[in-house]
Amino acid sequence: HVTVEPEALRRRAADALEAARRRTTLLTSCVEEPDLTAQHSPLMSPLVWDLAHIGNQEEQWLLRAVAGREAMRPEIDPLYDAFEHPRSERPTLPLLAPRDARGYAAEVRGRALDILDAASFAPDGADRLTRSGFAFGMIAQHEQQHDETMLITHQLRKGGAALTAADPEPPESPFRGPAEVLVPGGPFTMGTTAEPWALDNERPAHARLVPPFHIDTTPVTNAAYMEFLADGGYQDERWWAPEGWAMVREHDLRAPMFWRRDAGRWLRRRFGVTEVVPPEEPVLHVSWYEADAYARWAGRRLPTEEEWEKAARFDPATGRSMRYPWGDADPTPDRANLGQRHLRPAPAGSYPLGESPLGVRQLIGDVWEWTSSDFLPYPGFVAYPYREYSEVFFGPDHKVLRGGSFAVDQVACRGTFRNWDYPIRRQIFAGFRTARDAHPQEVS
Ligand code: AVJ
Ligand code: FE
Repeated sequence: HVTVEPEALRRRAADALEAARRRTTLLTSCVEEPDLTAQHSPLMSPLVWDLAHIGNQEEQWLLRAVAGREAMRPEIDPLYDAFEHPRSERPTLPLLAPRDARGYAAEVRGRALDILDAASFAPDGADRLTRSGFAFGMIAQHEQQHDETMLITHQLRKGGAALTAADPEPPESPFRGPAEVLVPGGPFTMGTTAEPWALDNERPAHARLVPPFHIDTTPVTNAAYMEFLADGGYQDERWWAPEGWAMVREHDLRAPMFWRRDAGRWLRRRFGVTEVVPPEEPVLHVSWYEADAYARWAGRRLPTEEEWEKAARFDPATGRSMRYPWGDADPTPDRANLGQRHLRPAPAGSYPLGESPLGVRQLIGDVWEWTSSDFLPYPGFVAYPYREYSEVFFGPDHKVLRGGSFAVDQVACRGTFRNWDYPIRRQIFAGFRTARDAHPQEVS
C-alpha cells in the first residue's frame, strides 16, 4: 500500500475531474440541441439530463457535503434525483435547457476546484469523505460512469455518425496462445481495503477459497458467437434459462443487438455507421441470457464473479492480489483499451502487455464481462457514502459485470471494480468469456 503525498493527490483529483469534464463536453457538443433534449430510447435519459445530473451530484457531494455550502438551486434537486423519476419519464420534466445545464455544471465545477485547493488530503485524515481525496475521486468516477451512459445513448441514437475515433492498432502478430488457462485452486484475496478511491461495494478485502477452474484466454469473439447463431442457437430452447427463452420468443431475437442479416452476411450498426461484423472482435451487445446460453451450447459456463477476480488479480508467484492483471501500475494505452480512445473493442488477443501472470488477456477494457453471479455485498460491507449507490441494488435481480469496456475511463476501472445490470440488458457495452470446472486429473 503506497502513501501518496497530499499535493500529488490534489493533482490527481483535479486531473480526473478535468478529464471527465472534457469527455462530458465532447459527448454533449457533438450533436445539435434537439438531440440533447430528445429521448433516443425509453431506456435512456435525454443527454441534457445526464449533464445537469452530473453537476447536481457534484454540488451535493463536493459543495454541500464536503464544504458545507447551501444548495445553489434547491428547486432542481428533485429533477435530477435518479430515484424520483424513472428514465422514461425524464423528458417530460421541466429540465434545464442545454445552455443552462452547461452553465450550472460549470459553475459547480469552479466552486469544487476552489474547495479542492483548500481541502486537507491527509491519508489518515479524520474526515473520511476527504481522506485521500475520496469524494473528489468518487465524483470523477460518477461523471465518467454517466459519460459511458451517454455513449450508450449515442449508440442508440438514429441518424448519422456524430463521434469518430481511430481504430485500435491491430496486434503485431495474431494471437496464438491457448484457448483457456488453468487457474489453480486455493484461497485468494477478493475486494480491497487499501485502494483509496474504491467504492463501497468493492470493500472490504476478504479471503475466498476458489476451486481450480479453466477460463478463456480472451473474450468470446464474433466469429465464435456466429457459430452459435449458425447452429440454430436462438431457435433451440435447450441452451436457454427459462426467462432467457421467454425474452428470445417475446422479442423474436436472432442475434446480438444492432446486428442484421444481409445477403448471407451479418452487418451491425455502430455509432451511426453500418459495417460487416468483424469476426476477430469480442462480441458486444449481448444480454446475460445470451451469454449464458452461448456458454451452455459450448459445453461451458460463465465464470463466477470470484473466479473472474482471481483470474484478473491473483499472482501465483507471490499469492498476492494485484490491482490489475499486469501488476499494480495504473493502466496505459499499451495495456488496455479504455477511456473511449476507440469506439470499439480491440481484436481478441490484443494487448500482450496487459496479460495476467497466468496468461489471460483483455480482462481490463474492451468489453464488460458478464459473470454468473448476482450482485451481493461482501462480508463486512458498509454502505458509503450513500445507500443508493450500491445497497439498494443488491439481490437476485442484477448480475455482476467485470473488467470495464472501451467506454470506461481508468478512474472507474480496476481489478476490484464491480458493475451490475439486469440480465435482459443488451445496449450496454457487454460481452463475456466462458469457464469450466477443472477435472481432478487436470490439477497437478
Ligand atoms: C454502476 C453503472 C450501474 O449507471 O446505474 C451512476 C452508476 N450510479 N449514478 C448506473 C451510477 C449513480 C451505475 N452503474
Ligand atoms: Fe448518477
